[in-house]
Amino acid sequence: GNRSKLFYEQRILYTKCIAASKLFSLISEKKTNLCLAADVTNVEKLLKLANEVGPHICIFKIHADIIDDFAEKEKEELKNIAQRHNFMIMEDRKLADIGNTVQLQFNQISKWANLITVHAISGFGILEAIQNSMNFNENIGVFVIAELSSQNNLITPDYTKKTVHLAEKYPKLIAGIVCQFSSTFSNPGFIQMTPGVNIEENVTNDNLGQQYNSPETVVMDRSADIVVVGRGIINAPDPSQIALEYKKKLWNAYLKRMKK
Ligand code: 6AU
Repeated sequence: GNRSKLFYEQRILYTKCIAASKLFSLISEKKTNLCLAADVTNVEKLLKLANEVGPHICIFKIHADIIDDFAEKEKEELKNIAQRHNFMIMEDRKLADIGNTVQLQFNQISKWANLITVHAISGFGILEAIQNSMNFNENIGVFVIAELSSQNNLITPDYTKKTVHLAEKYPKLIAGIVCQFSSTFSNPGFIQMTPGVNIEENVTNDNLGQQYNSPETVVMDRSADIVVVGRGIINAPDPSQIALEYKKKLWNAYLKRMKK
């Protein structure tokens, strides 16, 4: 079937990844397919964002390696906020090393994140390493990068195809695919996460290769299930108010897609 015509609740039937089914249900409960890219370096600012934007998002996505003094106490606090506002925490580390190294990295990350991004560049070992890690449990899900949003990136159509093929071999582990297009994969059990969205007129890129589309383009034309927004929200004077605006636009685009 066509995955873009199935409701989030229906998609649960197709996934074998428990984290993905939780994500599908939390999206339909909260009526939000917005993932915040909380790319801030100050830990107080990070926790403030989580508190204020938490009600409007399904995932709070961070890059732990850009945050000053992100210690045990703050990680616990973030987990508490996630519980309170019912969102998942994603570490967007884009792991890419050999299996053994990734397993060591994963053993740390799994202490505080439920979702994690990986590149498939190093082959099956990276997915084996995570699935067989002593810290792996069913509440953890992996998103594999099959395409990037940046201009002139080096990913080829063949690499994308092979990445999706590899992901298909780990249905319990893989929550979804980070990609740009509807045609990238067909499995309705996988969640399509798509970054590169901004609602401001005339904002189509940054000066370092990032490319932006509208909520309607990525959700309606490109079948995104979860949309990642960073600077469009975090640089606004009132992140919570603008997040709500993104949430509404993205959810309406989803409803329109289902009616189309
Ligand atoms: O909205 P922005 O441009 O401020 O932030 C986009 C966020 C950043 C990137 O690290 C991430 O999305 N990202 C990813 C992800 C989610 O893996 C993949 C990609 O192709 N492009 C991209 O920007 O935190």
